[in-house]
Amino acid sequence: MTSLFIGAKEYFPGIGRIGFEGRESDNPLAFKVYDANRVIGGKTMAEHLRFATCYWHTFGNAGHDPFGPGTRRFPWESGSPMATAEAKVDAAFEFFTKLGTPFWCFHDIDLAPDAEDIGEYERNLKHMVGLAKQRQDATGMKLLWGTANLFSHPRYMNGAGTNPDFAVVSRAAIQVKAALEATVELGGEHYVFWGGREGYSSLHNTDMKRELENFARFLAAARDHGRSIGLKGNFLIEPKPMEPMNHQYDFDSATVAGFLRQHGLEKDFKLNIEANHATLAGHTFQHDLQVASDAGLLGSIDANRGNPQNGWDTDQFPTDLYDTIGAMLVVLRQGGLEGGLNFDAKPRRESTDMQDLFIAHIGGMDAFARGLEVAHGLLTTSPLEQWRQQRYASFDGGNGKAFAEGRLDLAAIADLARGAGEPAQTSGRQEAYENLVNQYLLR
Ligand code: XLS
Ligand code: CA
Ligand code: CA
Repeated sequence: MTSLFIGAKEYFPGIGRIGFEGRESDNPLAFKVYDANRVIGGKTMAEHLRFATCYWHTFGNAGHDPFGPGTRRFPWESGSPMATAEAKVDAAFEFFTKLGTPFWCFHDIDLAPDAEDIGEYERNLKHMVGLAKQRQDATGMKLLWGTANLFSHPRYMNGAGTNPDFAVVSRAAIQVKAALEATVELGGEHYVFWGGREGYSSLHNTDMKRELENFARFLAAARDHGRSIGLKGNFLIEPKPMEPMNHQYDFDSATVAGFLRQHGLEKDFKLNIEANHATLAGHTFQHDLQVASDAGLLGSIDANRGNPQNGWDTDQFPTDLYDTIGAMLVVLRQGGLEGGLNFDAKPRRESTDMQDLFIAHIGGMDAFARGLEVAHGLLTTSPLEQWRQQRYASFDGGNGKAFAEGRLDLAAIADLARGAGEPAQTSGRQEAYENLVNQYLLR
């Protein structure tokens, strides 16, 4: 058997490769539904779901919150910042190998220690990218996307690409350039921009139009550099309406789609939709996915969930099957995802065992695998698509079709109602659709 860990030390002793054991298994460290090689609709589950583990929460978030420090003791957090980064990369690749998520995602300063000195920051990142590349080669893991953290350092308190001071915009470019180059060096498929502090707290001191124009220029420059060094995949904007800013510019799918089109960026940029961000914007996860998909812009997903009882970004692991079914319906209807499902999620602060990190991911992977099974069943063997199509059948022929094709002016449209009598009442049958989803879920 090949070793499941890299380097001198095993960071998750007692945990082997997580296997598929099926629904009868009570083993918390086994998949009940996710069976990587099982084929559904011509693709394996692994190919459909393209799971990624995120570096920041999983290996960098020990459970701190605004009221107290972390509760998890990470065995890789021991020495200097660089010694910790080096140990962390070994722990991370051991985790990916044991869990079986084929992809990972990172921010520049999750992977390598940050530094005030630009040269030192760049050297740190280069060194860690070199190590991560060796680990990728040894394990076969792939990078789904990389990104730069342009929100933690105090210099970014007024934004990065939207900062009112060009000196900060320019400083942000150091990180975006370095993170893009790191992503390409690691064979990363895509590159993400989450606009952490790209927003405002007060319009009294903010020229929103100017900030957004600058942001579009910043993104275009990043796109040009990324393409010039060989990034083939998508640049992804990740919408979020608030937190940390009062108001963030990348509010939701609809807002970002409009912004991309206004600035001619829609060919290179798509959206990375996070469930918890959609709910913070007052939408369902499925709503924001559908808006992105309908605009031809759904590129990737940050798979997590919020807490319905409070209004902040709790980044919980996805366990709600209605959410995962809804998401997979959107994904399957658009023919799949170029990106993947990245678990931008953290175990609760009270979950302090190292095995909780595995259990949380297993639950998320099983929830999406079940969502895939149910959505596939609904789309291929249930009457769902036919019912929906039937609801719009009046636009498929005759006058409705002429209207839909733009062949009628308003007077002609109105004239068709004369003498036609009151339109027949047609039930929306919401309960029948909901029962159908439950029927397939219970199968
Ligand atoms: C924070 C965001 C962040 C992005 C990447 O709320 O979800 O983690 O995914 O910068
Ligand atoms: Ca989040
Ligand atoms: Ca995210």
